[in-house]
Amino acid sequence: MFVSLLSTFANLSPACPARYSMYAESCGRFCYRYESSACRTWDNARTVCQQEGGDLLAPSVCNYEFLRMRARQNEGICQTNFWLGARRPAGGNNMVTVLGEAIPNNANFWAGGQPDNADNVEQCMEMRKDFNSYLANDRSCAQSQGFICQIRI
Ligand SMILES: [Ca+2]
Repeated sequence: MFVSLLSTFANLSPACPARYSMYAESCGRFCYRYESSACRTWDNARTVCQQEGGDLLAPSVCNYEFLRMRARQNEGICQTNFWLGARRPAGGNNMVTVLGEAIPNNANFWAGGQPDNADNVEQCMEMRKDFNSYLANDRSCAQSQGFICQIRI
């Protein structure tokens, strides 16, 4: 009973870990943080987020504009791009988020002409500053740059 009450209270008063901020809008409640001073490849960025109890942030049509606005406020020493939690499976056509959701190639957050899988090596999804101020692009996962972590609460 006591544990149950504590659990209920915790659900009513979620808190984000240090360095994380709350995202609480209609498309999902989660904590997020932008990393722009410790640049990582997509795989290594994902490891960092997982070690903090979360994952790379899963983009959606619902949350993208919010993320885009925040990206402009979180630029750092890394290339002014941020990895997102979506990747194209081997042999696949669409990006798939770390939550398993396919991202349509005609979603409105892609920059013009993207995703283009240039040279057949662009398998990971980023927000890219020089593409109309953080529209989405597919890029080689081996690039070292900023990223966004997410912890679901
Ligand atoms: Ca591209």
